[in-house]
Amino acid sequence: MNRNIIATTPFPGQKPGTSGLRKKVKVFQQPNYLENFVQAVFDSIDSCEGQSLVIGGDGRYFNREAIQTIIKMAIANGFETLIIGQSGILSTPAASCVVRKYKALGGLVLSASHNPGGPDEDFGIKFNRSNGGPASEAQTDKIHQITESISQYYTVDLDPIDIDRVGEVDLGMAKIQVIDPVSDYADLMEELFDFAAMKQLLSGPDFRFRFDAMHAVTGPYAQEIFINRLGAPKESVINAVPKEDFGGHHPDPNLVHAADLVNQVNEQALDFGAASDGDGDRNMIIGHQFYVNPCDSLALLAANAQKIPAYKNGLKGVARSMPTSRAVDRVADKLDINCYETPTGWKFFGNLMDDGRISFCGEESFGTSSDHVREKDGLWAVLCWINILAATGLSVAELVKDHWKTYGRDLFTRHDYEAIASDSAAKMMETLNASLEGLVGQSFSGVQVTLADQFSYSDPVDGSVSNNQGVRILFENGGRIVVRLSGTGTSGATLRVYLDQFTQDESITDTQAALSTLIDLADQLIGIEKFTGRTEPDVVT
Ligand code: VG1
Ligand code: CO
Repeated sequence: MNRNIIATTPFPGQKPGTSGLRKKVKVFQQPNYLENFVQAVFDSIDSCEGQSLVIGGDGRYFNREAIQTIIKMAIANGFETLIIGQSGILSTPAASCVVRKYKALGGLVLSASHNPGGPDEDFGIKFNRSNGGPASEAQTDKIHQITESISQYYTVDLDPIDIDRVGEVDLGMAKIQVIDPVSDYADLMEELFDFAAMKQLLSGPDFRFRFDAMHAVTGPYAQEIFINRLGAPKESVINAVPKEDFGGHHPDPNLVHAADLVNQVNEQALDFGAASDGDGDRNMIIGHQFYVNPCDSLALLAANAQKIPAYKNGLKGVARSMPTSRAVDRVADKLDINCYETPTGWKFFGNLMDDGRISFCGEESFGTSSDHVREKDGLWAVLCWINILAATGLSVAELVKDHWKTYGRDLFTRHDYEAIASDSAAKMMETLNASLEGLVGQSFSGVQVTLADQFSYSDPVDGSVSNNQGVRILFENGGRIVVRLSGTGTSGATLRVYLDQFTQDESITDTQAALSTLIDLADQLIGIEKFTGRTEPDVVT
């Protein structure tokens, strides 16, 4: 096999965002674009010589071509074993599980998560390190730096590898192992949960459940776990066949994009509904006529963790991303365990888990997980809920309302303004930042601002500092406004405004109305209309 050195020139903007590099497919299809980034990843690692690399993705358009390119480059860069999900499939949590189980140097996960797929839509790639979690900020900065001056990459001459058949091929210079993408992950789930009790619930006549795989990667996983192993009726899993374009939809588990599921659960009076995203790391949980906010879900799972076999001895601690509501903080307080506030993105939880400081963590963006892997894990969260439902015999709504009674309640909403002009967004954030110092002590509608800052995080494990992670404005009555720009979009800028308010009122059903004062105040303080011309958010969750 010939090792070829190919000359190349840098592309601007190959800077990984919140979760890897995400661009339009057309951008990735430019000659050498993917190659440059992959070579930069390999160059950011001390040595690939003799190591194993995991490769897989969410099955979106361009996945297969990208995998063939990566195989040749990985071999040329010295990797000895390539572990590839069959047909190029590995959900993000399954990739994390496989990296850990086979002690690989890391993995390349090909996904743009919940962004739409297809020739005119999005593609993405991210590197996960040997703990199975996303590369640290230091490493992604280094990768970006390398892309800015890259002049060559390595590849070999090799015919396309058949990735559709499970098995091992020895190419001399390297071994290719095509693995079943589901079984290692499903086995891990079976170790964590009380499958016997869950099977009784799911296969019995008194509980009706729907899981929406949204034509994305979790279809085969859900089929194996819910239907084959837990005995749920066949109709429990919908949109189970992964498609390169997700059937033309956004594989984004929220009330808007998973409307099919919501209708089925409400119209057929089902007990429990759940959905996951493109790459299987997000989850949405609903009961009959009842939506569970992801911040509440994290808090409730932490409070009930001991009902799940793997966590029966209690949690070491918990963590949440800064914009996530503080519901889980009160659970940690009561349980007297650690509680950390980290910047947005899963890469900040890895050190806390590796160091044994936390067991559960989550984000408001439908992400929850534990230290069983180093990624957020949609199906794991759904299984947690089923285990707790089986253990308590309560309904989803009863569990949440009981939780609010014990811990109080945090109303939460996120307003997204998508595809706004990047320069207006930058100006708006700059103006907001400049106004922060004067805000503390000021009153709005009789409520005082107690803190206004740009969130900075010091990692307690490696001491690294991440600045400018979003604006926080806290009020003396327990209200909070958080403002940041998205790091996963592919066109223009996306403004995210997070609003939350502590209350003891369990009867509120209209969160938007209850938060309207805070929403109006946010518009006024940020100057959304003034800078962007927008009067309404594009997405409200
Ligand atoms: C968004 C979410 C963030 C999440 C990230 C990756 O990032 O807000 O919480 O970790 O997506 O999730 P941003 O920068 O756009 O706000 V996924 O499921 O897209 O890999
Ligand atoms: Co995702």
